[in-house]
Amino acid sequence: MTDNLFELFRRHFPADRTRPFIEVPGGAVLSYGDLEAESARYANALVAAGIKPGERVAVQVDKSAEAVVLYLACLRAGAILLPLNTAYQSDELEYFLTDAAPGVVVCQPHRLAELEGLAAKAGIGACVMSLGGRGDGTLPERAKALAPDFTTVTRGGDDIAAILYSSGTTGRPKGAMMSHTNLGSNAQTLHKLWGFRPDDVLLHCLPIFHTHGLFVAINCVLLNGGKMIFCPKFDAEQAIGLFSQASVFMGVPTFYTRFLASPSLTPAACAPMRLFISGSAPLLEETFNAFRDKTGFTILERYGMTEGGMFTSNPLDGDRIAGTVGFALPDVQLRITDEDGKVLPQGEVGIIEVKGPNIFKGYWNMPEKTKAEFTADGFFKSGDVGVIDERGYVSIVGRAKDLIISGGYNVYPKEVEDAIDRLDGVVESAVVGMPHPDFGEAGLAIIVTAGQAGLSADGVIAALRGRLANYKVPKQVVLVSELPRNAMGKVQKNVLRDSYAEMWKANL
Ligand code: MLC
Repeated sequence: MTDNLFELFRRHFPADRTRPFIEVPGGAVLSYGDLEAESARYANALVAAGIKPGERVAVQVDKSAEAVVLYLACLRAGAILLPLNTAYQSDELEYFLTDAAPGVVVCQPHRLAELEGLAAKAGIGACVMSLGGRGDGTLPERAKALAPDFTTVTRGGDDIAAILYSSGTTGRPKGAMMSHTNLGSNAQTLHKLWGFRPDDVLLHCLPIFHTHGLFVAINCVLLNGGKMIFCPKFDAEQAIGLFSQASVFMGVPTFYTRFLASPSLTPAACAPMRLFISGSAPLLEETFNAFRDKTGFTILERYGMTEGGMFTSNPLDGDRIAGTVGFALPDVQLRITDEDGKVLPQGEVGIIEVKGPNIFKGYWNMPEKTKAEFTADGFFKSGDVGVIDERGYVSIVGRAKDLIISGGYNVYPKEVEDAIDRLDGVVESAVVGMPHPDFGEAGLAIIVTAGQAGLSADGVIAALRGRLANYKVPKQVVLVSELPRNAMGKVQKNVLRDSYAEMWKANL
């Protein structure tokens, strides 16, 4: 018996394979039968391109039904999916390609030449193909000619199904290796916990290159054998209009603040819905309350991260408490420790550590880093600071790592500072997270320049645009002559946040 995640999904496909899996508003419908046939064709195309089990397939494409087909084709071929944000620029991509050495790269049609160049530069000998948002490109062209049958490659539960990169506090991105069991167990737990019903329809508006949109959302639908309405990108008005055809919604807090800004958000518009879930960034109590007051629905907030999918969730039945992320999932052990790793009693604030079948297998090519992130007894050190109340509700109260969460995307200041420091005329820099009305938090860069370097704030932003994904580019830049430091010589980021709070607000 194989532990290949695709076969777990297939066991839950509806007996009637003509039933829809994906409906794109105003576009195509992909049935479960189509999914089986097309994922077989794509798997055949990957094999024809030289992919063997355990090899990586890097995918940087627009959101589309075909992109989901490609995800399942990778599973079927026993390949390791490496999903990449379409906002990533050449410098970022070069690192991923060099580090993961994929055998196949699938990219947006307009970036084919660029990716071919990067793959050649990385010296990985990858086959580069394209896939467009409307199912166009060289991969579907090749797949079309191939057989709609494919024998799913046998995989063990610990075999890696995907690698997801995140930048990290050292500025060097780390690839979190997720096994078939990691993904399958978490999906099964969430599917049950959130009470998925056979007729549930998920309204999907998230990007599909990160855990939330790719695994939490899509895997629940596949285990449900149900349908999702698949919007190419988030648009608050469009989504509200689609509530009438859906029952479950998953979003980041920015989605909810944008809903609240819309006059179309009424109790009647939400009435057909069953469940609104939020995650990837802290949901403000203010947003939680306003949504309940305006719609009658209580948002279910849950918590997790790339390195293990979901860790906690507020209950489906029972109190969903604002400012908490709910209980540890049934198969997840969660504890709070001090800086020396000593487990703290309930009610004390410390580092959140987690263990369970969902926790990743380590960082690709980084055994030392992996070792450092796990305790001797196998708990993963999340780097988030939290507390558990007497009822078992977990609250996140801070971060032990320097991280900005902007619109649900993780931005590591170190990575942005490194990019700034490489610019001509920059001596050093500090990037801090500031409150942002739309994105929750966004970056402010404070930069020390070398005398009359001719640098301007706008010039820095323009220079960074070509080097970093757009959401990592600081929203504001200040040029200064020095940074405040403590007695140990460490930059005092809290002093910077306070000093520029008024300026930041005035310029929003
Ligand atoms: C877009 N922009 C952002 C941004 N998204 N800036 C900061 N933070 C963000 N998240 C900027 C762009 O740089 C651009 O600026 C301008 O906004 C418009 O770009 P856009 O692409 O048109 O924006 P929009 O479509 O409105 O995107 C906003 C968004 C998107 C909220 C819809 O960011 C989004 O889908 N976020 C979801 C992230 C997510 O899925 N996270 C899950 C991670 S998994 P300019 O200056 O260039 O015009 C995870 C684990 C877990 O964390 O627990 O779930």
